Amino acid sequence: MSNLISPQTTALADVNAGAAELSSLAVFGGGKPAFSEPLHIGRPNLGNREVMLRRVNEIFDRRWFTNDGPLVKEFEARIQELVGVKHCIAMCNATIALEIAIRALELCGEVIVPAYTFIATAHALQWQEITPVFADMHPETHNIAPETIERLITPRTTGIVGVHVWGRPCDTEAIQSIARKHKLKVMYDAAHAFGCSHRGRMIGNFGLCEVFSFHATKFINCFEGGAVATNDDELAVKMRLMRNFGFAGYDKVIYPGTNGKLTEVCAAMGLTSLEAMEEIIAANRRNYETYRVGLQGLPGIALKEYDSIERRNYQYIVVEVDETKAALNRDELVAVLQAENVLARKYFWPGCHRMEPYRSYFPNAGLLLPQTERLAARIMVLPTGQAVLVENVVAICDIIRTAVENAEAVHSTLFKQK
Ligand code: T4K
Repeated sequence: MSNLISPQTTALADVNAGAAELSSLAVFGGGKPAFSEPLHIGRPNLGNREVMLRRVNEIFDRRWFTNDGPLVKEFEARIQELVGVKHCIAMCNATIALEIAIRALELCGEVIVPAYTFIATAHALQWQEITPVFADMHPETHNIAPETIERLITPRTTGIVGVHVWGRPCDTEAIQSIARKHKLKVMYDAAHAFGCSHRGRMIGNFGLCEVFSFHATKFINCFEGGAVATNDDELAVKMRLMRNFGFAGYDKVIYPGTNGKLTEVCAAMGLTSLEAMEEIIAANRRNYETYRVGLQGLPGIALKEYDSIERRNYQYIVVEVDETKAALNRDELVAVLQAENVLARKYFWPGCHRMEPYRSYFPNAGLLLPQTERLAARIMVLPTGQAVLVENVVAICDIIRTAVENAEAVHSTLFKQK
């Protein structure tokens, strides 16, 4: 995997050139936003348009649109090779892939998951009447904190679903040893972690299976798509059946199943996207390095750093805002950025345990989740991807610097606007 940083990084010199004028911030009501068009965090990476359109033409010529078509097979083979895993079962999205994997593993009763994740992780369990039991997060990694798992285990617990949040792998060793001790099944929601490694091994090889997302907002995308990776032959057969209504040949259903199939046009996008993977990672990395320099030394603004020892996809730019040091809280900073058309997001605020139906089921869950409660209120995610240029990142850093350096004025202006 390339570690090259594009020549555009030379624009880094501008990053710390000095904060913009306070009055130039759109939040003060004066002037235009820094960006005339919204700068989204999830702007899709495109890959080679010509190649994609050629593939679409071939799909039309073949008149084979879905149901385990040749491009789906090719996509699965490419992922198997890239991840070094025995089986990849492509699906229509990661949520359905999670549901199928959970069902194929025969999880039931209660399953331990982090509260700090996208709601799909919890819903994939609840949808099947399995109770998600929320564990706290590790303050450094943002992943499930293994030491909080054991006290949540009851006689009804059947498994653990870890989530590699922002593509940083969970402490799989600690999770596995807890699971072994209590005879629990482990699988991972690896929606963010495609192309990442842990201790030299690619994500996709941990637990009994792992689920990737290839949603439009992910660094590799199929428009909508997902996949389960597993080294377990039996599980792979079962999931393939479940993905296609349980059909084992014409007119022969041998299993309860659903429709989890990936279409050919989605697989075409996936293949085109995979071919651009190195370029996309390089763009993400270039943006990450620009943010790193641009946000350096700002009180209370901590960019979550990626280690460069392992393979990383650099697809999320995650910042923790410590109000006690920045004199500005996360919500205020997001408001400042949004006024400039920088659509920063508060993922995964307020945590699954504070969303329905879980909030009603477990109104006091937050008491057991001190780190999730604290950090979900501090984290914001900033735009990156191929559609975000170095000069855009420089401008975003400049907005943040201006806001933090004038925190009191921003704070009182926003307070008056409430
Ligand atoms: N597990 C985890 C840990 C996940 O993070 C996710 C999904 C899943 C499971 C489930 O995977 P899938 O079933 O989706 O494959 C977005 C994505 O929709 C979601 O896939 C992703 N995680 C989550 C982190 O982000 P929203 O609700 O924030 O989406 P939305 O519509 O607000 O879009 C995000 C930003 O991207 C917006 O600023 C608009 C922009 N955007 C979006 C799309 C779709 C574009 O510029 N172009 C586009 O085509 O969930």
